[in-house]
Amino acid sequence: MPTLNYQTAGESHGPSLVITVTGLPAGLDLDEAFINAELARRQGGYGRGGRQRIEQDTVEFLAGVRRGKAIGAPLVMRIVNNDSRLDDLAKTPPVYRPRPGHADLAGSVKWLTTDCRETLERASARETASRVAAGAVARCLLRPFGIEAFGFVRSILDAATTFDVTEDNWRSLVAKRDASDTYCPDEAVTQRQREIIRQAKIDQDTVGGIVEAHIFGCPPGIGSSMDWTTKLDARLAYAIMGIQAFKAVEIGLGRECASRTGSRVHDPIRYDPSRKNTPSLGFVRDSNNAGGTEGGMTNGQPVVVRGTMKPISTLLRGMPSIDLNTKEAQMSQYERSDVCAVSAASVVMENVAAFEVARCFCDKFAGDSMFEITRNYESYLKFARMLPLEPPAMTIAGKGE
Ligand code: EPS
Repeated sequence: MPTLNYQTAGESHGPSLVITVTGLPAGLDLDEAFINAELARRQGGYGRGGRQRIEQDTVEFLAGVRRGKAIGAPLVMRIVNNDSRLDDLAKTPPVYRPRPGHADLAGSVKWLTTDCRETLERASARETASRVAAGAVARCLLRPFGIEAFGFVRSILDAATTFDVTEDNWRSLVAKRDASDTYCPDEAVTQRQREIIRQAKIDQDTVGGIVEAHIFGCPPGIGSSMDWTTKLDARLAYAIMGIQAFKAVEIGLGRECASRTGSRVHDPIRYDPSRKNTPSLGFVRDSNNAGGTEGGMTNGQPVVVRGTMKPISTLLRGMPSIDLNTKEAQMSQYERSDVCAVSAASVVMENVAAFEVARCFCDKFAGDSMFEITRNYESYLKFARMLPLEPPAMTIAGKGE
């Protein structure tokens, strides 16, 4: 069976975005309301531009579904673009004064044109709607196994929160995050972040920030240390760096590891039999500096990732640039844009990260149907709880399967 994977297609101002997810097991319940709720969340957040008032992102299933369940075939989804005017020359003028920080310059040289339009249409963060849809589908797969994701905004410019997110408090933070205009579950910091975005708008400038996602409920052993391409942390970094405008990814303590000695970085291990039936299988850590991954595999702790989003590169005030046709100095072109899309990026990263966990989860518990995946998952946990496995015990347990 194919590895869980996805592809996206569609231009920002084309007729629609199209998402194909392959490798889904038959029998997977596709929670359309949940997928659409994630898409709606991505459209929100203080600092978004006019486009979000035009769009109303929802998925339409085009293939791979019967009676609300995946059938094991490629799943094809469409999100319609209401602002679809790519072929309308009057409304989509050429972009020939590239924006520093945008794909404009590199793309126009790469595709040998002085009109950056075709480059920017795919580079646009509109594509992140597709990635949220794919990630939300992956979350439908993870949920029956108790694996859930929580993402939020950690900081915008210098307005940052410092609270800890734990297995015990994250559910209470969901409502606080959803009540925040900036998706930051801290009211005082939300106010400062709003003020920063408001000021950036007045200054015709833009701002970025840091988003964080936690994935709860993974047992140890998702991902693999045997080959770098199968390491979960490597997959996360690859996928998250692929999100528009992301410039850095950190797992757990991240960069901070460099300024601490080993004894203040690594999470001591103990065994608590009363927690044998939790995702940790009883292998307890009192800190989670590793961000839930060791050797590229989950270690039973929550997976914690952070992404840094640069400020949006379309500035109303412009930046020094050139006219690609004459090479003369000009200010960069302005296109309708967001002042800050960090809130949206938190939803994108949460879903993108969940997809990578689901990908590694399916690699480990591979099966054509949810029945098989469930059986493989349960028998793995059974063996893991029986450790150390004596050869006879293994044989007996194996026969009993
Ligand atoms: C974007 C420019 C804006 C944003 C867009 C990303 O698009 P438009 O030029 O149509 O106003 O709104 O983001 C989205 C459309 C979205 O759905 O997130 C860009 O240049 O990256």
